[in-house]
Amino acid sequence: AAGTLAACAAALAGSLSGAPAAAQSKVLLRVSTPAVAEDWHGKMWTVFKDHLDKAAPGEFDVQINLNATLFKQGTEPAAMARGNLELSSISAFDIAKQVPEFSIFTAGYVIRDPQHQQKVFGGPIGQEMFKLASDKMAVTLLTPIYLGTRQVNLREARTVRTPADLKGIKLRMPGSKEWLFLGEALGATATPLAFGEVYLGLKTGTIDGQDNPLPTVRAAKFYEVTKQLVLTQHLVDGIFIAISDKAWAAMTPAQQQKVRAAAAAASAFNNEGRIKEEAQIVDYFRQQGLTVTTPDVEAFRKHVQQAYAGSDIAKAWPAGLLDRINATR
Ligand code: KDO
Repeated sequence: AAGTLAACAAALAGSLSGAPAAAQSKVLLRVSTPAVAEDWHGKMWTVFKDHLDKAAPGEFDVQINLNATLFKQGTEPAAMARGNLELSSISAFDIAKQVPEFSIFTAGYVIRDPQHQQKVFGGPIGQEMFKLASDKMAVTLLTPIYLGTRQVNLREARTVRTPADLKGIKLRMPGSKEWLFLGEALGATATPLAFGEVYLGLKTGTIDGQDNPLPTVRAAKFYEVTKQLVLTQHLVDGIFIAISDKAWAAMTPAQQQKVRAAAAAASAFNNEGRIKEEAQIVDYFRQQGLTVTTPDVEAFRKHVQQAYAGSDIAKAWPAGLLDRINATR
């Protein structure tokens, strides 16, 4: 009801000022993301916009801001709470800052692969955790997105078989407690840095490496300034399309439905493209001259799982949730 009133008021204001009513009453959806244009979760916003423009011509004004040009990486939830931003794709790490239970999805070697991720988020666990996050935050989570499987990417090639081989390596992680914990759990010295500064950090040597899914290593051109990929597969990473509660509440149910459908289309585009690319991308990096090595993944798994087991981070996980995630097939 609030949405209909707001729309009427906007239309009235438009006609009184002599401006075209349609332009005035468009629902403004500003998107901010650190994603680069060439990455799947950058391109997916064009799919989102096209989907909405087709389903509801002239009804929505989707403004896409990539490369964290509108809001800095990690500040999007606060911007949405203030009403300065409508849409973003936020990470489990962003959510964990306000909803510590969610940090279970920031832990290495919990989600096994993209299919497992889809089952977990598409079933009762996803429903419960989405509701928890949506209740506790000023945003509503619309859909999960597969960000890819994170791998270690080093500036100089070296032998890496176990976490001990990463000792002293300045591994860039995004700047939050949960990210730094993950970097340390891998055996490295975790060094916080925003995504947009990673390329230069690798080029100049202020960091020795970074971790990201391989499609992102390609899209952000990190392969130009690194020599090795270590296929640790340490985090099957997910992000979530989130909309500010303010924008959500101002929409009619029909508009909400259209936005949900557009988010689902964006997610399907991203997931399909990214999974296909991950399956054959290693050759591309070899052609670019990188060394691609497979470490003792079991040694990494054991080390990382042990680090989380006794940690403060894991204390926030709902009782039994890890077992339920593990049992999800
Ligand atoms: C990154 O900073 O390494 C990361 O992969 C973290 C993700 O949560 C997400 O913010 C992502 O960057 C950006 O969307 C850029 O791809």
